[in-house]
Amino acid sequence: MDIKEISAKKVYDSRKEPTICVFVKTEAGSFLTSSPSGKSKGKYETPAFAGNVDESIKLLEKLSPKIKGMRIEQFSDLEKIESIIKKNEIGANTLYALEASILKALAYEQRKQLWELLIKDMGKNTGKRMPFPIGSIIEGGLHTRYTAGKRADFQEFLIIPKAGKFSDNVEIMQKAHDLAKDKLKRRNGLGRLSDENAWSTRLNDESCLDVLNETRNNLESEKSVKVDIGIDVAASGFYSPDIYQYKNPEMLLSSKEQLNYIHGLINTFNVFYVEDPFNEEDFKSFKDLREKSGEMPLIVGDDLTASHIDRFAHALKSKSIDAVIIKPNQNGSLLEIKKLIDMAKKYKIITIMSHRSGETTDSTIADLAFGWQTDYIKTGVMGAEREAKLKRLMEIEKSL
Ligand code: 2PG
Ligand code: MG
Repeated sequence: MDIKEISAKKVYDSRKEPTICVFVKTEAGSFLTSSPSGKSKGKYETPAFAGNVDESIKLLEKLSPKIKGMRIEQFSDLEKIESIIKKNEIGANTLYALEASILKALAYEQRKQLWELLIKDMGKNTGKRMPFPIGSIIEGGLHTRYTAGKRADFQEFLIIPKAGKFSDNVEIMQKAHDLAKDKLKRRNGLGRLSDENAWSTRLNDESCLDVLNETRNNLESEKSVKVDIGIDVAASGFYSPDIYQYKNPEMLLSSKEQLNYIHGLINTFNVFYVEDPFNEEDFKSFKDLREKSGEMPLIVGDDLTASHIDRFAHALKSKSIDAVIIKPNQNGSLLEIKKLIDMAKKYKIITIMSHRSGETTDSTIADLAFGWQTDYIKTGVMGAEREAKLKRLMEIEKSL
C-alpha cells in the first residue's frame, strides 16, 4: 500500500476541547482517526501536540511531502514513519492518529478488520478472548465539577463485571450506572454527569465506595455473576507538596498513612482494582501496598508508567504493579505501545487498554484491545464517545 497524501484537521472532544483528526489517503480511499485527550495527565506522558493543535497540523503538512509515496506493507513499517516524524516534536496525539489511520488503510487493503491485522503478529498461541470492560460509575477529582461545593477526592469508582460474554458485561455496567444513580439520590448525593458520563457527587470517597459495593452486591445476586469493583485514586492530582491533601473530608496524609488508608478501604469494601494509589514518582509505595494487600487487589499503574517502556521497566524491576494501563496517546508511537504490551505479557503483568477522559466517537482502541488481546478495556459506560468503543467490541464479539 502506498500513501498518497496525509492531512489533518481540528476537531472537538467530549469536553469541547480541540484535538486532532488525521486523514491518510491511499489508492483505496481515505482513512481517519481522531485522538482523545486526558485531564489528569501523567508528568511522563509525551506532550499531546507540538505546542497546540494548529501547530501540530502545520508541522504535519510540512512533513507530508516526505511521507508521500511511502510504501507500507506491515505493522513494523511504521518505523519508516517514525524515522521522519518524531513524537516529541509533532505530539503524541498527532503521531497516534496518523499511525492508526495508516493501519486502517493497510487493513482495508488486505481485506481485514483492523484487529485482524494486529492479531496476526501476536504469536501462534494467541486465542481470541474478549477483554473485560471496566466502567466508571461515579467520578470525583479532576473529572468533575463540584456538587453543593463538594466532590469525591478519588477520580473514578469503577465496575468490572465478569460474565463470559462481553455484551452481557456491557448490560451489567449500564445497570450499575442506573442503580448507583438511585442510591446516590437516596443519600441526597446525586450530582450531574461527569466528564466520562459517570455521576458526580458531593459524597466522600468512603460513601462512594459504599454505594458502589452495594451496587455490586445487588448485581451479583440478581445476575448470578461475579462483579468486581475498583478505584482510580489518581493520587498525583492531590499530592502537593509531599503530602496527600484530601478535601472531602479534609485530611493530610503522609505516604505511610496513605498506604494504611487505601489498604483499609480495600479490605472494608472488597476492592479488586486500585489504580494510581500514590504519587506518580513513588514506585516504592506501590510495591509496599502490593506486599501488604497480598493476592486480591490488582495494583495498577497509569500516571506511574505513562505508557512508556522505561517507566514500565522501572515498575517491573521494583515490583510495583500487577497491571498496567495502556493509553496509546500517552506515548504516541504504536510500535512502542505494542512492545510494551509484549513485554507486559512476557512478565505476566495484566494489560488494560484505556480511553481518556476527553474522548471522540472514534473506536480505534476497541480494535487495538482485541487485536493485541489486552485483558481489560477501560472505556466508560454511557454517552456516544464511550458507547462507540463498547459497540465496536460487541460487533467484534458477534463476528467471531
Ligand atoms: C485515567 C484517565 C481515564 P485522563 O486517569 O485513567 O479515565 O483519565 O484521561 O483524564 O487521564
Ligand atoms: Mg488513571
